Amino acid sequence: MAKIDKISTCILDLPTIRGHVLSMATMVQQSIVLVEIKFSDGSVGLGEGTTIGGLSYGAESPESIQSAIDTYMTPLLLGRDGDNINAAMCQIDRAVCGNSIARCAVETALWDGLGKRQNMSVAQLFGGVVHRAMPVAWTLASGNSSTDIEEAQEMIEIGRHNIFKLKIGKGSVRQDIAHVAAITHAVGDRASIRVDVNQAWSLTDARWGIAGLEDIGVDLVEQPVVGTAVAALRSLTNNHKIAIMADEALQGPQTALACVDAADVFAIKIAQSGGLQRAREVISIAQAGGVGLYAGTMLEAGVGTAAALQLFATVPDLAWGGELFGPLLFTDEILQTPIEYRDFCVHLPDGHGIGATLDQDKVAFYQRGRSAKV
Ligand code: MUC
Ligand code: MG
Repeated sequence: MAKIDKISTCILDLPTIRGHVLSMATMVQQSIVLVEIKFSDGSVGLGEGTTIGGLSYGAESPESIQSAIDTYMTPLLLGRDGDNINAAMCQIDRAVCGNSIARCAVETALWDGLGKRQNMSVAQLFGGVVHRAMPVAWTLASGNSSTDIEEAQEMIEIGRHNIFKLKIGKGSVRQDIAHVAAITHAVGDRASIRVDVNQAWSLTDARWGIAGLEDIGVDLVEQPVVGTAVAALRSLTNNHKIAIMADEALQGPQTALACVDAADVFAIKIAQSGGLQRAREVISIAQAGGVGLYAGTMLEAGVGTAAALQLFATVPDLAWGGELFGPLLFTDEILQTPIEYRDFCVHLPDGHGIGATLDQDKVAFYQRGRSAKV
């Protein structure tokens, strides 16, 4: 048995390559929480807990993720059997409500450690790989239509992305529609254009906003209304031809069940679901209900992105692709071997566990509160 000997966390503040303008926040850096679990046989597991824009996206912040792990989860896990992930997570669930992102970070580190000890990838532990390359979207969110058009054109030319998600909801509905129309016309039929409103519209805004997006030829609208308004989401899905995707409405399996007849597509996020196992349950609910699948992101860096790739590599029917591009949004890479993006796809990393090894110099450099730069 590999006992859990030590759990440590740190926050890294990673600068973004440009301002990332979302309806609720403009990001110029991303703060990620890294978790490292050391086991009694010398093996080590890595996990990442990441949210977006401090407390502006959801109820967890980088600081709360770190404190939930350090103060509440770690004491429950020390000395326990690291090979029994179900028992470890049950122990956490008895004492800790919510805190899905912190839960995901710890669970990921347990899967990574188990995979390394078994000489298997986490995808193998989840039943085996069905595809190693997955279509990957890029988010256009510079806040400026012409910059977004240039960015889209470059991405298509270099063969990196031909699916674009536009972040809207910050301006008026009329301004947003004009912005989306300019980009959609510029890329023509060379790319799929989707939008993410991040809950910013009222039901009235959404009714005519979505009609405008349909006229432009947008392929999908993500979370137009507040996540808790499942009935409003359902009525938009039933009354519009365009695909409607749930994101913030999905906070794990129970909410997925409530959304199964309210959206055409689910954006499945391992963090928001509460970990890999719960994300797998959300996927099964979508599959059972005939809902399309999309691999979502919380703009995680390499560790969280690698973990999500391990799960989605086991899911055959990713009809809408995914957006596991987080590492590309940062000015620097924190993995020794970066995740590969080419041919409009992201590629599953090789190796055991989640297939990610940290560059420790970079970790030291970007660590919050570091005493000196390395
Ligand atoms: C979200 O709401 O989907 C995903 C991509 C991106 O740019 O922001 C996120 C969050
Ligand atoms: Mg979203």
